[in-house]
Formats: sequence, structure tokens, C-alpha cells
Amino acid sequence: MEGMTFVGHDKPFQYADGGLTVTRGSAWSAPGCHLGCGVLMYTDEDGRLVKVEGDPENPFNEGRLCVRCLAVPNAVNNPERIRKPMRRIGERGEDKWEEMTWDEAFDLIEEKFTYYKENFGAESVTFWQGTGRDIAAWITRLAWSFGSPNYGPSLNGLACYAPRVYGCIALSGSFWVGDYSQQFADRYDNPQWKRPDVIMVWGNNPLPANSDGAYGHWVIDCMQRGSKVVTIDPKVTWLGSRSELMLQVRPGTDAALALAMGNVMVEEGLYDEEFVEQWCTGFDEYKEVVKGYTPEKAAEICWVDADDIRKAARMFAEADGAIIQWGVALDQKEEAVTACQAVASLLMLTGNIDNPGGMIKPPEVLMYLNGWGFDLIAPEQYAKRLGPDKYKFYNAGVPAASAECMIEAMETGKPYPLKAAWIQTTNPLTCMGVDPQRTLEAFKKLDFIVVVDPFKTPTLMALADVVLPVAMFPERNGIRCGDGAQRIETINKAVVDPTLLSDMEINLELGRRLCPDAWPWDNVEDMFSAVYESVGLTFEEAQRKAPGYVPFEYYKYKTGKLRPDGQPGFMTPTGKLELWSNMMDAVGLPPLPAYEEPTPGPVTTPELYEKYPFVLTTGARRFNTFHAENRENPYLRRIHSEPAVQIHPADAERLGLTEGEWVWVEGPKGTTGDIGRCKRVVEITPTMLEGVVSTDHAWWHPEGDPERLYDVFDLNVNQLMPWGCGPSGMGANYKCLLCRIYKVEKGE
Ligand SMILES: Nc1nc2c(c(=O)[nH]1)N[C@H]1C(S)=C(S)[C@@H](COP(=O)(O)OP(=O)(O)OC[C@H]3O[C@@H](n4cnc5c(=O)[nH]c(N)nc54)[C@H](O)[C@@H]3O)O[C@H]1N2
Ligand SMILES: Nc1nc2c(c(=O)[nH]1)N[C@H]1C(S)=C(S)[C@@H](COP(=O)(O)OP(=O)(O)OC[C@H]3O[C@@H](n4cnc5c(=O)[nH]c(N)nc54)[C@H](O)[C@@H]3O)O[C@H]1N2
Ligand SMILES: [Mo]
Repeated sequence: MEGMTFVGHDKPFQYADGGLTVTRGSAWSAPGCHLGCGVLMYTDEDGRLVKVEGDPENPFNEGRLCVRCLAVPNAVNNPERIRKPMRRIGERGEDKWEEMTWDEAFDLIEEKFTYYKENFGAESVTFWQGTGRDIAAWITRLAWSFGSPNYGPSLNGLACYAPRVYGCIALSGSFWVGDYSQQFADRYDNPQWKRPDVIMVWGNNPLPANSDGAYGHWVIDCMQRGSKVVTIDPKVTWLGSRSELMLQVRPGTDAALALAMGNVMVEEGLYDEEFVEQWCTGFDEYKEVVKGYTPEKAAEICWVDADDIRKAARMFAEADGAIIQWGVALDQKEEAVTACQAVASLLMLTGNIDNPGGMIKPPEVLMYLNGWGFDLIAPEQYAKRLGPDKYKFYNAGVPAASAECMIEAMETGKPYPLKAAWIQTTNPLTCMGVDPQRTLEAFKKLDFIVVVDPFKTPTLMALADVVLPVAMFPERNGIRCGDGAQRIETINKAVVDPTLLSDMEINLELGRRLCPDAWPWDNVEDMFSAVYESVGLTFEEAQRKAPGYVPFEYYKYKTGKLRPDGQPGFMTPTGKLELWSNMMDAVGLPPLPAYEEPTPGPVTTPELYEKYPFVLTTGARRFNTFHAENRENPYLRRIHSEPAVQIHPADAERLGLTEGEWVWVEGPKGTTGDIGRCKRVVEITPTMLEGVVSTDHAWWHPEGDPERLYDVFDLNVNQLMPWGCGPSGMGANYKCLLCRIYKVEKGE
């Protein structure tokens, strides 16, 4: 491709250093991660991975690396890993297995999937994936080429990223990410780039999470260059304590806060009048909505100071280049899409779209999308997708099926029977799904379940009939394109283990058996080269030259480059940024952003609040774990060894709790009358907002009894969550619940 920049290297991608071989590459999964840092992987004379370090030549992370990647040699060499395909020989839930050869495993899966397709339709086979991991293109290709539209994450309400993405698309036809210069090979030195004046970190904790392609330390790099930070979080995070302003907000009330900031910008005339006039529609209607959200009103709702809301709004509006570094906290409430719309509106009001040091359009992921295979499924098969009948919003470009609808179909056999599941890169019973008992009972009704995972997990133990092990990132080749960084990057094999297959090799082999026309390649390297065709590279060339950067321009809306018709403007029906959203209106949802109180909650269910007097948020990311992963890694486990509940000292004192003791966290599952609970260790910290507690998610004990599912039903906080999702089909209450806390009795 013309204008591409490659980072020049003075060494080949594999070279000797001392007695070791170094392989340069990038990290991905397994084990899980959202990023893809440049890494140097060191192997010894036996081919064993002994050390991983950050690659100082890679502009993405500039040599820095998180603790999970530094500990990857233990993951790769961990004795607990599954290394051979297995078949269940006992009942589901029993730890009884028989090893198989790869051929036997593929024969069995091919035979079963073909049988279900012939007798119940391809839609009876469901495909499940986890977050971020690089299986996305190859699992959709497998599902869609096989003819099944029922592919997706087991996440209720697609409550990760999707609400932010679709909240943004509703207004602007695109999604936008913070501009940290990640799209340029020369990064902060690039003359086109400008450092953002303000970074508003909203429901995100960039340093431990490094979420969705945004490397957390970029925020610090910008702070060192003068950016000011505003943090909006119920907890004073590390970054919060170094922020210009820290708004300790009640979980689930972010939309009210965003509308109040909009109110200040409008009332004080701080919004970018010229930009709004020229590029936005719906401003008058938006103005009416925010009128009702004075800072005083929002202060009462959000438990923050009204003057701090004013200050935050002024700082953001007056900045030359401002980023909203938002996170999954905004997605994890039933009314997530409208909340994300409320936050995204602030970008529109201030013209922080497509501008240096503001928000940029993520890179063209088209190269990667080449692999997805959406054109491979027949329209009449795709029309059987579970979700759009109940939630029209799924027709607004959402490719996946709805987890709730798939699980409900397992339970009822309606609208048609489901027979099988392919679970690759996800652990629904421990982490992803709400109400894990219900999820377990539903999946148990399926005839045949395959799990592809490097480790035994509660999900695998409870459900798998066939288990396929999988190579980790240092043991395989792979590609990554796009991903918020506008770059071409390869995952390079450092460890050669011919007994292990990668996810892509597994899916290619199964694809070749089930639908050979859609999988015309002999090996995955050829498959990757086919994806790179549009930029004129082969996989081997990319491997040698990566990372490569594709050309980037700001202000594409002015030059017609955001629209296929070449007209200036945005990819919306009006061509403008729609503060009043036509897309929302078209799917029967309110076109303007709104605030809804969480249910249950202090305001909506006062009687429940009396009994469960804490607002509970869950799942704040820790440095040492990625969701349910890394618990078997001794180095990482030592950093944070058991699930904690974080509580303010005044609250702990009132309950007579002491640091380190075990407690039950118990709460209502919505308003159904059911309750759920899980065990936690008390962590007393003044960083928590009083009246709010925060707990880790995705806990299990890999050292526990497999037939008790590794204690997952003692430890999984998702047992406190209601079933279902928001009115759009997106958003679920993972982060705004109610609970009470009491001591675990002896013997419990
Ligand atoms: N309470 C609460 N629950 C939450 C959240 C929360 O904040 N609070 N967050 C939610 C969010 S945002 C998400 S995205 C989900 C994530 O949920 P999941 O994506 O299901 O996360 P994991 O539990 O880590 O499951 C991943 C599984 O895949 C395996 N694995 C990892 N990498 C690979 C790979 O490359 N190939 C294969 N074949 N297997 C691999 C791991 O060993 C692990 O067993 O959790 C959700 N659950
Ligand atoms: N180390 C590690 N990294 C990860 C993951 C992991 O499990 N471990 N998971 C990956 C995944 S799938 C995702 S989606 C991302 C998520 O990454 P983030 O978006 O950072 O998500 P969290 O850490 O869950 O929450 C971010 C912050 O929101 C705060 N918060 C909680 N409730 C609310 C609320 O209602 N409003 C506001 N404003 N703030 C709230 C929490 O206290 C926390 O500090 O991280 C990814 N990266
Ligand atoms: Mo996520």
C-alpha cells in the first residue's frame, strides 16, 4: 500500500543473543489481553521460553510491558496446561477424560456438526467467543461459512464496548478513540499530532486495563507533556489521585453527570458554536433535554459536588484537543446505550472529533474484516439469528446474536431447538455471563459441546464433551490489523511445539472439513497472506517488516473521506453529527440521550436499599489477572491471591469488619425476589466512596476440587445479577447493584 511506514529494524525477527534465541513479535492471546505490545521472546537451547521483555523498538509500547506478559513463560510452561485433545468419558461435571488424537477429535466434531446441520439446521450449532482475543475473524468465518448465524459472546446485553460503539455510531456513524499519536510510527514527535489539553478518564482505569487497544501509559506520556486529567470513578484510582479533578460518582449515574456537563456547556456558552452550527443537527432538542440537568440536580443524583461538575465541563470545553478515555463501566448498566450517547454528545458539542489531540476514527479494520466471512452466510440463514426479533437494535449493524436469546432458546427449544456449542476463548460460567447457574442449566440441555482452551476451567469441567487444547501466543503465528493503532503487526512463533495447534489452525482444519470452499488455504500463513492482500503484503513480508503504519489524516469529515459518496460530513442519514439520532429513532428507541436510575437502586427500590445498603460495583480490573485467567500462575497469584471486596473505612467500622477477613457479599437479583451471594476478603481502603463497595469478578480456585467446579459457585459475583439487558438489547447491570455484607461463619 502506498504511503505505508515500516519501523526499520537492524536485526532480523529472529536472532541469537548470548546463548538464547530472541524472537521479535507482538503479544496477543492466549493468555488474554486487549493490546498487542511489541515483545522480545527468549528461548533456550531446548526451545523453552525462558523470558519475555518489551521491545524498545516498537512504537506501541516502547519497551514497556505489564506483569502478565512478563510472567508469560510460566503460563506457557505451566504444568496445569492441557496438551492433548480429550473426550469426556463420565457424566458432565465429572473429572473423567480420555485423550484423543487431533484426527479423532476433528472426525468426531465434523460428524456431530454435520449431523445437527442436516437434521436441525446449521443454526442449531452455536459459536461462543470471549473478549478481545484474536479469534474474532476466524470464529465468525467458521460459524457463518457453516451456515450458523448464532455466534457471539456470552455477555448479557453485549455489555462490553458495544454500547459505547453503538452509542457513538447512533450520533456520528462511527466510533472514535482517543488520539495518543498511536497511528504514527514516530508517535509523539509527529508534527501533525498535538497533545490533548484534557483527558477525561470516565469509568475506565487505563493503567491496569489497557483496554480496547489503548495502552494505559499513553495517558502518562501525555501528562508528562502537559495534558491535564479529569477522572470520573467511584474509587480514587492511581490516576485519579494525580488528576486535576476527581469526581467520585455513584455507580450507574454517569448519564446524569454527562447531561449536567452538557447543561453547563450550553448555559455558559462554552460549546463550539461554529462547529455545532456547521456539523451538528438536533442541538435545539438536545438543549431542551439538558435544561433539566442542572449541576445541582446531577450532584444530588451522582453524589458529587455541583461545582466540580461545572469545573469539569469548563475544562473539557475550553481545551484545545480533549479526549474522553471511557471504559466498560459505561456499558455495564441496563440503559447503557443512552448513557453512552449522553457522554458522546460532549464530543460533538466541543468539536472533539477527527481532530489532533481529540478523538480519531479507529483505523480501517477492513483488512481484518476480509477474514470475517460475512458474505459466506446465506441471507435466509442469517435471518434466523437469535436476537433481532426481540431487539430491533440488532439490525442496526450488530453482527452477533444475543446471548440471552440463545440461552433462552436452549431452555425452551423456541423458536427452534439448539443442539451444540463451540466455546472458544471464553469462560461463561466463571466470568462472562450473568446468573451462572441458569447459564449452566441451559447449556446442559445441549447434546454436544466443544471447548477450546489452554486450561481446565469451571466451564470446561461442567460442560465440555470434547476439549481441544490451544497454543499460546509465543507458540504460534498470527496477524493483527487495526485495533486503535492503525498498524500492521504480526504474532511470531518463538516456541515450536508440533503437538499443539493454534486457534486459527484449529478453525482452518475444521473449516476445510465442513465448508472447504470458504477455507481454500493449506496453512494459516497463506490464510493470513490472503487478508494482507489488500495492502500488498504476504504474511512472511509483514513478519519481517512489522510494525507497519498505514497513512493517516485528520479532519476527514471536511474532505469527504468518511463517506462512500465522497461528500463532506459524517456517515449518518443527515450527514451531520446527530444529537437527535435518526438511527435510534429508526429502531424505536428514544433519539435523545436520557438518564435512568438503576434498578434496583437507592432511588428506585428504597425498600431493597434498606436491606441491602451498599451500592455494589464489580469487576474493576487488577494488574495481575485478565478476567478468570492467571489464577494458576504462581507469580501473578501472589500479587492478589483471593477475591476482595473494597470498602471505605467508615463503612467497615460500622459493620465491625477487619482487613483480611472473609465475608459474604449478598444482593437481590434485580427485583425478582431471588438473592445471590459470593465470598470475599475484606479490603479496607479510603479510596472507595462511602456507601459504595467494589468487588473483583471472575474468581475460581484452579487448585480446588474440579467436581465442585473449582469453587466457582462460592466465588462468582455474577450470581448477584439479574437476568436480561437494557431496552436496546445492550447493556446489563454488571456494575450497579445493591448488596449487604456479613461475616462468613466457621465451616461455611
Ligand atoms: N462481574 C463482572 N463480570 C464481568 C465483567 C465485570 O466487569 N464484572 N466484565 C465482563 C467483560 S467486559 C467481559 S469482556 C467478559 C470477559 O469474559 P471472558 O472473555 O469469558 O473471559 P475469561 O473468563 O478470561 O475467559 C477466557 C477463557 O479463554 C481462555 N483463553 C484465553 N485466551 C485464549 C486463546 O487465545 N484461545 C483460546 N482458545 N482460549 C483462550 C482462557 O483460558 C479462559 O478460560 O467478562 C464479563 N464479566
Ligand atoms: N488486567 C486486566 N486488563 C483488562 C481486563 C482484565 O480483566 N484484566 N479486561 C479487559 C476487558 S474485557 C475490558 S472490557 C477492559 C475494561 O477496562 P476498564 O474500562 O478500565 O474497566 P473496569 O476496570 O472494570 O472499570 C474501570 C473503572 O470504572 C470504575 N467504575 C465502576 N463502576 C462505575 C460507574 O458506574 N461509573 C463510573 N464512572 N466508573 C465506575 C471502577 O472503579 C474502575 O476504576 O479491560 C480489559 N483489560
Ligand atoms: Mo470486556
